[in-house]
Amino acid sequence: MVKVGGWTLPKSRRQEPPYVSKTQLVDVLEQIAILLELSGANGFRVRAYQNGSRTLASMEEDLFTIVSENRIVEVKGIGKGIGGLITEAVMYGTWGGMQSLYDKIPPGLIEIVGIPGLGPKRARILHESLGVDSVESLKAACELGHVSPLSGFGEKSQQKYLDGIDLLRRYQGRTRMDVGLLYGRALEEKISKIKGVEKAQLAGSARRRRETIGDLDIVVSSQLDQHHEVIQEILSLPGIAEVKGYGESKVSLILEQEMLSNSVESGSIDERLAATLIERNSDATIDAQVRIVTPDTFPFTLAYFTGSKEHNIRMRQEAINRGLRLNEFGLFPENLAGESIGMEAAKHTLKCVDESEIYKNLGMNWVPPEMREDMGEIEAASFSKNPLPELISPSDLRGAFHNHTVYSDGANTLEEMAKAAQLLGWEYLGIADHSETLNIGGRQIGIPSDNVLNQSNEINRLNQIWSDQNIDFRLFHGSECDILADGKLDYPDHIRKIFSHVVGSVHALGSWRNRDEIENTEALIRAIEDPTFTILGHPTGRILQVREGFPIDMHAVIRRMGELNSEGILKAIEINASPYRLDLDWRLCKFAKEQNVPICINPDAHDTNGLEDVWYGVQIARKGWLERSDILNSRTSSEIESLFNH
Ligand code: DGT
Ligand code: CA
Ligand code: ZN
Repeated sequence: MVKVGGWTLPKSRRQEPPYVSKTQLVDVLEQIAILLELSGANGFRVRAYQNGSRTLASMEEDLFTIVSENRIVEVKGIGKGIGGLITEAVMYGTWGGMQSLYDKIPPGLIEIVGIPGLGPKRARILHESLGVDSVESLKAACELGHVSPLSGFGEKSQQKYLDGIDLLRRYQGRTRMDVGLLYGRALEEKISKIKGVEKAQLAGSARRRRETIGDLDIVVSSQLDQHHEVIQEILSLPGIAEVKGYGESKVSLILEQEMLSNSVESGSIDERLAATLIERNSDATIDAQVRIVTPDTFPFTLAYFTGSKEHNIRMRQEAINRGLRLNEFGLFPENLAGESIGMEAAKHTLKCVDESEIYKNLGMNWVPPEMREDMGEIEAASFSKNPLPELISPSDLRGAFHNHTVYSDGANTLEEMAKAAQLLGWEYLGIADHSETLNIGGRQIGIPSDNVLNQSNEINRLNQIWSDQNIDFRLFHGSECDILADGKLDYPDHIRKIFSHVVGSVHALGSWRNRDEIENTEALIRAIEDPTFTILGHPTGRILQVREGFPIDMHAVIRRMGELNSEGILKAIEINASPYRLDLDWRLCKFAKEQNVPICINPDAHDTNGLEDVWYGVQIARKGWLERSDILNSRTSSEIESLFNH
């Protein structure tokens, strides 16, 4: 998504060439293409810059070498003009006449490019015919119905833009948890290695494991006389797109892709994500606020910047109730605190060597960061009340029940998926390929009824082999069965009865999104009541930052599932662990638990690597207060077997 406030040409902080990196040039060329298109330049020029950007992105040889040896125009896909621009930028850090192009286009117009269905060409038409030059003016034009009569637009586009604006507003400048944590950990690690740094720790929404992250917050502990040098070192780290500002104890940065190179553990889930981002040359950047404090102050600063703001406000009130003042510098007896502020005030604080001592001084147990949302944790942490939950951890999982294979749209075979699950130390893996009716773009994705038995036979054969070899592992043969618009489940009854478990999911979102909440809720409950139904898959169908789920009264759905569970009929709800979904939402987990509905953390894996996504699901489960006993897939294989057969 395009950043607010338009674009600026990179200014180099280097003292010698190369003044700009390949990544920066790839971005600039792409931006120029969009700006040219917005300004009505001819298509050939636009495409030349698009091609230039793509060519650079896939170029393997070192850019600086090519430019220094004057070979840039020999590269196929880069002409004289663009070659000149690249050379100037790399060798001198300047951008020729490009600044005037950047100045000419209203930033608001750039912002609307990126709303789904709105490219530069259409943005220009809207600009020229309706004077649209910002998200606000586009919104007004849509609401007044001025967009739909334009040739080539129509009602549908108009509505789509309104939806897109809504989404843009809600998620503006936010980053998915997986990508945010990747950057956060990389920065944390790079800062930790700086001489004079005792500790660097991620705080903010990243530490609280929110599903999307606005900006990263990092707290650094270092002796006072080292602060100046530590800050200088931070400023010169690779992967900083821009320094937004810095002072004696704070650095404000924009991170870019290069931050990810050589920083993630090899073979880890992070390494694969980093590789994907780099390969796609994603232009994702993320802001980071770094605070540098002394070791004595560190716990207070860490606690403060971990937030949430709502949690902090409650904590501060708890302090006030005890005649204390709490802030990012310390916890002060009111009579000592006086007028002093900042590091001066810190001298008067009660000593706390870590966060848990801060909580202890306020009569509380340490609260896991994920729970710091003022959703009851203050009460639960107070010594007099019920204890805090013992949160689930990734190693508590013994398997997962929603996974795909080559039988539907997965990339790996049953055997390969099983091997990968065994490597994770799991006892079992539930296969749930798509059901018959699911097709995408006219192509059938789901397993036709007449092939279900083949899969069943293959699974039985594999289970027999493991059993013969005394290997404690088995596959469960389930199905991700489509919930049709009327609430019926896909497949004839006798086919569905073959499965050990049925993950019921809504995929044909169209009719659900156009229906009201009451009808959707009734239909979903009808599906859940089907005797073969076991687990509700990705309950709302949302894709984070892309589309909202369909309207549904999830509380009513969960209540009904709770009733069925009380009757001894297993109806579990999924936390779809894909970082794109994280659906069930964490805000509803506690309610599900209270209603006695087991939660199943499912990776929805479409290949062997995908299984590891359960990690994100566990983070969300923790955020939702869940313990091991609340999680279906923390049960043993034999417990599951009897639950499924009940
Ligand atoms: P984000 O970045 O939007 O995903 O969410 P956070 O929670 O990381 O929020 P951010 O970056 O604005 O601030 C980091 C933490 O600093 C926040 O969680 C709590 C603390 N904080 C920021 N502003 C305030 C404030 O006005 N009052 C209090 N009590 N705490 C604040
Ligand atoms: Ca933040
Ligand atoms: Zn699905």
